[in-house]
Amino acid sequence: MQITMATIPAPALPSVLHQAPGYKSTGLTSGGDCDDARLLYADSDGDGFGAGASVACGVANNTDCDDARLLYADSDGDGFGAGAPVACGVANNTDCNDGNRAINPTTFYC
Ligand SMILES: [Ca+2]
Ligand SMILES: [Ca+2]
Ligand SMILES: [Ca+2]
Repeated sequence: MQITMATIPAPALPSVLHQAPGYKSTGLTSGGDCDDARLLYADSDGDGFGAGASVACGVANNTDCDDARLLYADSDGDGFGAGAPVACGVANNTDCNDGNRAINPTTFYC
């Protein structure tokens, strides 16, 4: 008997050849999307708050009032902030007492 290509059965190819664990088809290529399940936004100043239009990789919020500089909470409204960066606030964290607007860097007490 002569063996030809017609007599050798083709091996069955797995249908999930290019699907890694956790892969979920959306019908679109992910194109480098860091999280294809939610929108991400650029965080230029690295404070954890994003801004602008959605991007491929970034943070999951777009609440930053100014993504070019860090902003701090000003609880007493004296114009001087304190504590860790927040999404919206003032551009300094020099208030030594953010619970009393009469005490700030312009006063003797600070
Ligand atoms: Ca930011
Ligand atoms: Ca303050
Ligand atoms: Ca103060």
